[in-house]
Amino acid sequence: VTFKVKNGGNLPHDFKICASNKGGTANTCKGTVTKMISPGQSATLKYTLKKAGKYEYLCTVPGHAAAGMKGVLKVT
Ligand SMILES: [Cu+2]
Repeated sequence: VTFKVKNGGNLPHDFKICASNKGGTANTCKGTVTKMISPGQSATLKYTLKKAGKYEYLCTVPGHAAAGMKGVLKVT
């Protein structure tokens, strides 16, 4: 899957898919991440979703995931 992510905010952000799922609670993780995306810019992230299940994602900028910039995507 290729994720296309656009930063529509006013601060730099990135988008990281975590290698393991902690149910959306992680604020940091090991995984695959885009470059830092400036406001108004876009990036793509290729990630092979090997099996059905839940995959956690977050923004790695310090404090962002803790503030809610994270989630879980479900592959069926
Ligand atoms: Cu962020």
